[in-house]
Amino acid sequence: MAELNTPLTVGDFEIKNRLVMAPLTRARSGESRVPNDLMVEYYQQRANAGLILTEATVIGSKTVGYADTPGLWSQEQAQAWNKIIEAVHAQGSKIVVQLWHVGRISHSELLPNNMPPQAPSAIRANAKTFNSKGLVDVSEPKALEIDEIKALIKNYAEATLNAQKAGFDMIEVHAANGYLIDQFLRDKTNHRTDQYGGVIENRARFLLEVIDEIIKIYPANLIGCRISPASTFNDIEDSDPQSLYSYVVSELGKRKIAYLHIIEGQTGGPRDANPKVNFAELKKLFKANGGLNIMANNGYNKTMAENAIEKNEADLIAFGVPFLANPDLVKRLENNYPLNTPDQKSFYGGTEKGYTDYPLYSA
Ligand code: 8OZ
Repeated sequence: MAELNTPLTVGDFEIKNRLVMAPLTRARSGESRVPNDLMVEYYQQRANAGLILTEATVIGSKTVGYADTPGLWSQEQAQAWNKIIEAVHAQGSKIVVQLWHVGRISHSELLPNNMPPQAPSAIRANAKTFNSKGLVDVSEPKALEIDEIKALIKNYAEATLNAQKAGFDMIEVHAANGYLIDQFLRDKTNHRTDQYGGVIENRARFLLEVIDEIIKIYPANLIGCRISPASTFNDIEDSDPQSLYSYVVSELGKRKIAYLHIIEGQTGGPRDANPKVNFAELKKLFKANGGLNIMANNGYNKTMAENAIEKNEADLIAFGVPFLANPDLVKRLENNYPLNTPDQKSFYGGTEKGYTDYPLYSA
């Protein structure tokens, strides 16, 4: 456990250990999408993690894709997040907000004036979302115009300014799991013929313009980016993921960002999902180009995490479901205590049941 209990300096602060709480969509914010006291309790319980990543947080009313997920486009939302931040800081942990635009993974019913979801191209996903009626097929999206793309980049900046007002320590750009930025990156979902489509440099342009815009607000060494190069979650794929992501991680590295958060394998699934992706190479390229830290994710247990840190394959390890079901995960791993069983039925939406009522370990 010594490997995992070593602090890590990021920017001008220290992360107390290498265990990160992964971003987990829990859909407890209600229709207002304003964080509430139940969420304060949930995050505070888990602040034994060195670093907490918030659940995916939508940057504008046109960017939502699921019922009850929180936002960060209003002052009310920023003030509510501040309560969570203060509770996490009181436990000596740091907190990153994950900025999210779902792109085509949405339903018109969730969007202003029943507008169609925004996407790089008008290609409907073979995927589901949950709206007020439960699990539904996603709607057909409309391809973004250039001026709408520029407006979205401004939306990322506005959400980042709100994050700064709220007091978040760091920003994570969600470029994984088949959502908007991933839809721009991969050639199954991006059929554009302008400067945002076609060759890899064009498909990566949106992500890099977002990063460059928010670097004007938070220093690069406090910005992270999450990618999922091998994942097909949300009906996404690329014909040459190694080339695509080699370019992406090199460009992110050149900007000297704090960390590359990489989902190794299928999101929430097998680690060896796509043999065409060599994660070790991608991590090396990120650092060789100036990137600061690697945050690895997907199906890690204690031994795997210790080995990855010891062998310098990662600097931070993000645990998702284990943190969801074990508020005291750090202590449990440290002492090899058994883990609680996660309850799938209460993952998304609902009350404190399956949210803040997982027990602490007791002998
Ligand atoms: C599960 C359900 C809804 C959203 C992701 C934000 O995969 C999510 C998500 C996961 O990144």
